[in-house]
Amino acid sequence: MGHYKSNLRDLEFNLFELFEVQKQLGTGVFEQADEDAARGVLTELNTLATGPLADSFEESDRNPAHFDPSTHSVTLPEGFKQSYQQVMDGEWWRLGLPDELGGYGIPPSVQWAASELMLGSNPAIFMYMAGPSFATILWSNGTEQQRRWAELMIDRQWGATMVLTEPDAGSDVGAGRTKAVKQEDGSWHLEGVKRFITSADQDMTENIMHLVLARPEGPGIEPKPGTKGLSLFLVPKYHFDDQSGEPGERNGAFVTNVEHKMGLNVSATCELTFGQHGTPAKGWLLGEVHDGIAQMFQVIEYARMMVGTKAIGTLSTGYLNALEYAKERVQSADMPQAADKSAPRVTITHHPDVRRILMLQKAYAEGLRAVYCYTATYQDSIAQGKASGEDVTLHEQINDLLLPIVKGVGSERAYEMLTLSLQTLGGSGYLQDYPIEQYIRDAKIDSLYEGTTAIQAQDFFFRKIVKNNGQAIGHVANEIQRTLGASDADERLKEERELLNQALDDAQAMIGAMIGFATSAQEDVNEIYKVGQQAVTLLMSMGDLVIGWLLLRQAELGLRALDGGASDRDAAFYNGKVAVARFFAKNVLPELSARRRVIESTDNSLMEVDESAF
Ligand code: ST9
Ligand code: FAD
Repeated sequence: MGHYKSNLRDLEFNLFELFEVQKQLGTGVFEQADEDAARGVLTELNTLATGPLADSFEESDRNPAHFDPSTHSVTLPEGFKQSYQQVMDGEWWRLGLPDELGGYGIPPSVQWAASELMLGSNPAIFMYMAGPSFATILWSNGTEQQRRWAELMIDRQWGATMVLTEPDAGSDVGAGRTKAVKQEDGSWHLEGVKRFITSADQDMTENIMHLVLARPEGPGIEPKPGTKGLSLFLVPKYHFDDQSGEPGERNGAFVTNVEHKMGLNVSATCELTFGQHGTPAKGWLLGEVHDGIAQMFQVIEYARMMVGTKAIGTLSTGYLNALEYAKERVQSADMPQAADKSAPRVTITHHPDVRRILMLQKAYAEGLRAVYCYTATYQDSIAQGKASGEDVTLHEQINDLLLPIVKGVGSERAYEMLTLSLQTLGGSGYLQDYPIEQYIRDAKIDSLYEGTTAIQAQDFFFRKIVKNNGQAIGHVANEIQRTLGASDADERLKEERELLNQALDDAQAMIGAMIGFATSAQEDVNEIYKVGQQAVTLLMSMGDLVIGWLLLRQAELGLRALDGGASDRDAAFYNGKVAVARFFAKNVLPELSARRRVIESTDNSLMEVDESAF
C-alpha cells in the first residue's frame, strides 16, 4: 500500500450531498459534463493518486532535485518523472482549462476536489504541471501572437513559472528591482536576480515559459514606485518558432542556484538570473505596462487556492494514516481499569486523549475540505454567471473573501494538526518508516509561500472586509444565520446551534473591534498597530466559525440520512459527521469568546517594548 490515503467518500459527500453541484452539471458552461462524468473523474484520479502518483512520493524526498551549476540545469529523480508522465499522458492537465482551449467543462468545485487527490498524493507533480493552466493567462491578457503562444504551451505541454520574489522583495513584492529595458524590435531585455522560483528548471518539458514581474524602462515610460510600477513579461527558456513552437536558441534566463530545503525536496526552488551570462534575457510584455501586478494576481488567486487545497489534502492523509495506526496499536489498559495492573491492554483508540487528537484532526481535515469546496462553489457560479451575462460581482467578492481562509487557515491548521497526526503514532511517528514526518516537512511551506499567514490576514481584513464595505462577509454571516434560524432545524443539534450562534456573535464583535481600531487610526495613526497585532487571530477565528458552520450543516445531513435508514457503511460515515460537528462545537467554538476578549482589550504595549527586551 502506498502512503496516500484519500477520502473519496467525503469529497463526494461535499460535492453531491452538501453543495449539490450536480445542479450545475450538464447546463450552461458545464454542459459537457454530467454527474457520472464528474464522479468518473474523481474515481479515475483516485486510482492514479493512490497508486502511480503516490509511488514516487518517498523516493522524491530522499533524492531531491539535482542542480548542475556548469549547465544551469536541474534533473529530477526517475520515479518522479514517471509519475509526472502518467498524469500528463492521462491529459489531467486539461481539467483546469476553459472549453476553447480544450478543457472538459468540469466545474471548479469538481476540479478542486480532483486536485486534492493529486496534491495530497504527490504535490510537486501538480506544480510542475502548471504550464497549460498558466497559458490561460496569456490567452486572456495577450495579443493575438501571445494567444498563439498559449496554444503552443498547451499543445507542447511546456512548463511555466511565476516569478515575483527577489532577495529584498518577498512579502513586499513592490520592492522588486529587476528591470526590463525596451528594445527597438518591440522585445525587452530583462536584468536582475529572482529567488525562490518554483520549477524554474527541470528535465521533463522541452521548454519553460517564465511569467516575470519587472520594472519597464524605455522612452515614454514613466517609472512608478511599488507594485503599480511592475509589468509582466513572458520570458521563455528557449526561443521558439512562432508557429510550430519548435525550440531554438537558449534565452538568457539561467538558474544559478537551487535551494536545500526542509521539505518538498523534489520541487526545485531556484535562483533565476536574467541577462548576466553573456546572453540577453529577452522578454515580451503581456498587455500594457504597469498592469503586471493585477495580471499576476490572476495567477496568485489560483495558486493560493492550490496551496490551501494542498495543505488540506496533506492533513487528510495524515489523519487517515494516524487513524489506521491507532486502531491497531495496543498500549496500556483502558483508563477505568488502569489501577488493575493485570487488566487487558487495549488499542490506543480507547484512550480519551488519543480520541481527542484524532477528532481534532478529523474536524479540521473534513471542515477545511468543506471550506475549500464551499469556496469553489462560488467559482462555479462565477463561471456560469459570466457565460450567461449575469452580474457576478458579489460572488467574486465572496470567493475573494474566502481565499485567505482556504490558504491562511488551511495551511496553519494543517501544519498544527499534522503534528497531532505524528503524536498519535508516538515515537514511531518520528521515523521515516511512516509518511507523517515528510507530510509535516512538505506542508510547512504552505503557510509561507503565496503570501505568509500575516499577509493573508491583512489581505482578509483590509481588502476583503474593509475595502469591500463588509458586503461579502455580511453575505456569509447571513448564510450562517439562515442555518441557525431554519424552521426545519434538527432539535438534536440545538446545543451545537447555540454554540455556533455564540461564535458568530463573537466573530462579529471581533470584526467590530478591528474596524474600530482602523477608524481611530485616522486620528492616531499608531492605532493601526492594533489591527496588525490581531489580524491573524481574526483570520483564524473566522476560519473556525466557517468550519463550525459547515460541520453543523454536514451533521444535519448526516442525521437525515441516518433517519432515512442508511446502510451500515454509510451509517458509520454519517455518525462520524454528527460526532465531529458536536466535538468541534463544544471544544473549539467556545475559544472564540476568549479570543474576542483578547481582541477587544488590545492595547499597544507590545509595540512599546524595546527591541532589546525581546
Ligand atoms: C509563490 C509561488 O510564492 C509558490 C508556489 C508556486 C507554485 C507554482 C505552481 C502553481 C500551480 C498552480 C497553477 C496556476 C495556474 C494559474 C491559472 C490561472 C487561471 N487579490 O494592496 P496593494 C493587486 S509566488 C487580487 O496596494 P502593495 C491589485 O491589483 C510569490 N489582487 O499592495 C492591487 O491594486 P488595486 C507570491 C490583489 O502594498 C495591487 O495588487 N508572493 C490582491 O502594493 C496593489 O495592492 C506573494 O504572494 C488580492 N488579494 O503590495 C506576495 N492584493 O488595489 C505576498 C493585491 O488597485 N505579498 N492585489 O486593486 C502580498 O500579497 C502583498 O500584500 C502585496 C503588497 C505584494 C500585494
Ligand atoms: P519576508 O517577506 O521577509 O517575511 C519574513 C517574516 O516577516 C514573515 O513572518 C512575514 O509574515 C513577516 N512580514 C513581512 N512583511 C510583513 C508585513 N507587512 N506585515 C506583517 N508581517 C510581515 N516566489 C516566487 O515569486 N515564485 C515562486 O515560485 C516561489 N516559490 C517558492 C518556493 C519556496 C519553497 C519558497 C520558500 C518560497 C517561494 N517563493 C516564490 C517566495 C515566497 O513567496 C516568499 O518566500 C514569501 O512571499 C515570503 O517572502 P520572504 O521569504 O522574503 O519573507
